[in-house]
Amino acid sequence: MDNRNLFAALRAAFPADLGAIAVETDTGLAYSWSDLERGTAMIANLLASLRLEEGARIAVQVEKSVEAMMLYLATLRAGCVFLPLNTAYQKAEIEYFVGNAEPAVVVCSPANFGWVSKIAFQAGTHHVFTLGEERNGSLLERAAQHSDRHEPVMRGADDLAAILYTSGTTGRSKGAMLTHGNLLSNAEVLKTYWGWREGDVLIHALPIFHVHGLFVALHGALLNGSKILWFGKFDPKKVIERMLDATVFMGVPTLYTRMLAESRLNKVVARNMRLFVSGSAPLLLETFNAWQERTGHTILERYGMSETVMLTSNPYDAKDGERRGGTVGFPLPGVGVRVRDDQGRDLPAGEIGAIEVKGPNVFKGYWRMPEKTKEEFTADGWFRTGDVGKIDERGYVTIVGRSKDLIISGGYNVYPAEIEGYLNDMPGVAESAVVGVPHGDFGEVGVAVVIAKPGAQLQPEQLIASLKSQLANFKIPKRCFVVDQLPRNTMGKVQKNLLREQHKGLFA
Ligand code: MLC
Ligand code: AMP
Repeated sequence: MDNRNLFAALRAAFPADLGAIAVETDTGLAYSWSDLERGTAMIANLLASLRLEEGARIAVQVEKSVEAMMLYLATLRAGCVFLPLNTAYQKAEIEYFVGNAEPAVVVCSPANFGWVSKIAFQAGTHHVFTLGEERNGSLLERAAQHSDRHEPVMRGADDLAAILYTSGTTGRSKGAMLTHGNLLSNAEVLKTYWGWREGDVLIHALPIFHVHGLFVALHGALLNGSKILWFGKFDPKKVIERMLDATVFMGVPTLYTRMLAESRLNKVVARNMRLFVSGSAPLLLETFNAWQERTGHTILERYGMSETVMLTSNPYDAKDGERRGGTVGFPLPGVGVRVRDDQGRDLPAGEIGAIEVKGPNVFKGYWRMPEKTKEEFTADGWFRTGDVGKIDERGYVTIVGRSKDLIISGGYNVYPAEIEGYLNDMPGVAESAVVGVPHGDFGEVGVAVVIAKPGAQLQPEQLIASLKSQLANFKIPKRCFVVDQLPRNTMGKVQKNLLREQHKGLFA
């Protein structure tokens, strides 16, 4: 049997000269390809020494670093399943993910060891390691005792590589199970479709706990043996400073608007760039046009999900068509995209309906949730994305909205139902509604509208402060209003569209 381990495929693409620089960081460090090869081998050997059971999950909540990236690659190499967690998650969120995924190993920041290890041990995890931003922590200390040679574990295309938690279309967070085959097939398609070539250099400025930074950007560069300019945190000034040394950049729309606000962004600094990719949230036409004017480059917008990796992309090559602002382009080779009405009938070109997808990139299902998985697939095997859109005569896909109640803020997903749950549990709160409104920087942000119980006095600032003490910071509504009643339709359902309309000018 061929080894379909994703790591083996990435490793095979490393350049012949392993002494060449693979990663240069914004803190002045340089890692060769040999460093990546040896570092991932040592961590993989450490994982192997733990004698974990087949399919063991390695849950990781650490700050972005090259070692954190190596931990991801080592997890693949060792045949384990990677479970990345947003660094903003707090106790209740980590408790849920760790309790649900039952990881064999948890890796956290040294500063969080106290509370994270407690949660992990309670959930039955046997091994908790730390990994800091400064190449510190017990993970690397332990890995250093292991050999720097390691043969990637045999894996089939259908074996699990990663679990990414997402709320999907409704309800509690679900773990999307992605296989080696899902990730590798998508990376291979993008390598060709986006014209990755010799000499490409990627600017990596996204977090590495979501699809965009962890898979699309990272696999792109590694599968092409391309050097990465690594930014621990996105800083528009610093990225612009290094642009002359790079050819490819990937970002969520907020990264583009923040760079546009910098006077140093111009055609000269962008002259060596080949490709700017945007995704994870809608890119405003205004940003698309402003970028073209300032840099001379046309942003390529693409569309994807945690459950599916990349689905559609505007064309890279002009012979395939122009990059159209406001659209997410064509289905990628091998990916099926269709638009259907409520009755499950295919809609003609230009008509708006539910977007359903199919392909080798589509996930295996939700972790330990067979019923939920079944609900999200049609009888003929297409995945319901929860996005609403249309496909025009020429095949361009446009996303016009979402049937799922979801706010996308700066590229992070925020589920109103989760925030409402926390608000409703607070003393004095009768009920609440959280809606997304336009925001110049984050694209969209949450606003909470709360009703007090009879006789209760609620202070919006206190409600916000209470949320902040419990939830990841990006989920906190940027404003909160206490009102007498919520608008409802004849069925008694809260009319969120009216609340959105009412508050749409708050941050415009
Ligand atoms: C930070 N803040 C946010 C926020 N990020 N608020 C709303 N939405 C966000 N996304 C708030 C914090 O709560 C904090 O507020 C303040 O901003 C400063 O925090 P920070 O951490 O210093 O922020 P900053 O570094 O400026 O982060 C902004 C950002 C970051 C845009 C760089 O959000 C980011 O990296 N976004 C990318 C997300 C991403 O990679 N998405 C891909 C998902 S994959 P306070 O009040 O606490 O001080 C996917 C599939 C696909 O969707 O198709 O790709
Ligand atoms: P996630 O669950 O974080 O993977 O988020 C996936 C969701 O992000 C998709 O279902 C879309 O709603 C949204 N998304 C991703 N890319 C785009 C895009 N280019 N334009 C609009 N929405 C997008």
